[in-house]
Amino acid sequence: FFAPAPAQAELFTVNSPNVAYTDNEILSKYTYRTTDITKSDDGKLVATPRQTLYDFKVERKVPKVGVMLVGWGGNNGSTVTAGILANRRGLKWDTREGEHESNYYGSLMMASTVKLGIDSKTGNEINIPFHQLLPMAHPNDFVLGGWDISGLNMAESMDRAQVLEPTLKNQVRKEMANMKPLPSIYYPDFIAANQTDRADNLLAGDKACDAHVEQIRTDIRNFKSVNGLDKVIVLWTANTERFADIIEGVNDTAANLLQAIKNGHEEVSPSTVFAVASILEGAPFINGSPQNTFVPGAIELADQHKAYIGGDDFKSGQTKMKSALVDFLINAGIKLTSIASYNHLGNNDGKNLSSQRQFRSKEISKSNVVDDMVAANTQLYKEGEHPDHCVVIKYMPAVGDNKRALDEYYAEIFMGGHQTISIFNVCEDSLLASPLIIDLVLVTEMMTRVQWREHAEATENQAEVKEYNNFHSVLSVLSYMLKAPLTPPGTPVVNSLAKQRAALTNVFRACVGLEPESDMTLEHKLF
Ligand code: NAI
Ligand code: DG6
Repeated sequence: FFAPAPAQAELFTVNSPNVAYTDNEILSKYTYRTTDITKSDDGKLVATPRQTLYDFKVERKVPKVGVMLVGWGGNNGSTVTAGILANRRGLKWDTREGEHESNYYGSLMMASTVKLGIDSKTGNEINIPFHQLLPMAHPNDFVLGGWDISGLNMAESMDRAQVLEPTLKNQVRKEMANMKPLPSIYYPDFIAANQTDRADNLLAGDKACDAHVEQIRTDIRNFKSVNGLDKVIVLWTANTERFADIIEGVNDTAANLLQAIKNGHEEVSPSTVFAVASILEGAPFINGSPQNTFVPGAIELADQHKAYIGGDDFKSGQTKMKSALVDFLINAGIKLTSIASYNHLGNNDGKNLSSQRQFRSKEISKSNVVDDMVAANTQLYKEGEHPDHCVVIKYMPAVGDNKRALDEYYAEIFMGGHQTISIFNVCEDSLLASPLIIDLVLVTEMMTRVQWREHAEATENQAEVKEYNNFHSVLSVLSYMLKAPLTPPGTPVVNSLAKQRAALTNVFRACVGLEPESDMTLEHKLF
């Protein structure tokens, strides 16, 4: 039994006529400033400043949050579970390098800071933990559960993963041995054939059906009531699946997808069944793997049910570097001409990806991550021009979870010169992915407590006061943590790491009525 700590007190209040605090809510009036561009007949661009007034409403009460992981017994699932238990108990453990203590390094929310403003006396920046910008949940308070096609308990899964030190594992083993993944759905065609030997914890049936959707919904409901939770968030960290074909009449609309599940259509993947069940149950669903779980019918279903979804594919190491480095190179006016990305790893993810169709899903999500940065620089690239980009992944059992990633960035510099940057990145893959799981859950949960409406000045006619809305079902604010960010249909994808972080920071600031962080620091430039 675990009693969550009381929600932490808010670190700051906003002193503004546009911001009001009630016991339960933070209410703000926010001016969103953008620039409209039109092209005149003579081809000249005209830039017109534009502003829109919004009201934001943030629910202050931090709920009790449950996290259900699909693929709980995998490397990520067992590592994030042990990590949260260790943090909750403030564990320390011996290693050959000395004593280590629990931390949330690698979590944007828990281990990074954002600038709140300038100290009115000293003029120095005041930075605060990211998670204290809004009244967020704390991962130490998460109640964890989930499903796996492998029936090992979480202590055995943690041993199988070979990620954590024995001196740490021994301290969480007892608690983890009592955690056992729920049986899951297994449609063998979607993951590599080499996974069959671990599939011993299964619901009956090998293709999509209503009974599977219902069982998953029941599991979510039971988990919620048994643990007295306010909210459950479901996250796919199970094996990478092959892409599902998009077929007219099958998965192209919400109604067709539900009918296809009823009919047992073989092109409906397990991850889509989990997504559908979560949507119907009102539990946000996040996809940490690259496959197209969110077929058009699933996105439409989420929209119809105002249920939150996010994806795809955790952006942990190699791709995170790429989305920072390519942004830097291209924004520095350096013409990147090729990226060769190679990696080998020896964990079960690598084993699954040694199968061509599953590798293909990963190749797609790893390949499109520079497109927006290239397209934005019309000085360097002609329309349709793109750097060469190749992605190779090899399975090397001996290195286990210690992935080796080698990247070569080749670029054209001033007057025909060349620059070659080589990166060799070695670390435990699951120790990079686990904090992303935490961030995805924290931000998703927070977004379920934020609402907006267009601002209308006070009027005697109450009928003119608009209702508050949710953010769009597709949570593109999660992009920082994801390789192939899902965005609302028809809206652009942003891959640049800096822009993704700025978007998240500034959306959070807007929610409490604060201007975007511009880094102009005019106060230090104009005397
Ligand atoms: P893993 O192979 O150790 O764990 C996956 C787990 O999912 C296994 O325990 C497996 O039994 C289970 N599973 C498979 N199909 C299932 C189903 N239908 N229902 C329930 N459980 C099922 O893999 P790992 O390393 O934990 O990675 C998980 C996913 O995250 C993979 O798709 C991987 O590509 C993705 N990912 C991992 C990153 C990392 O840095 N570790 C980064 C980006 C994505
Ligand atoms: C091999 O690339 C295995 C993959 O699952 C990756 O480890 C994972 O997608 C992380 O990729 P990246 O590019 O963010 O390090």
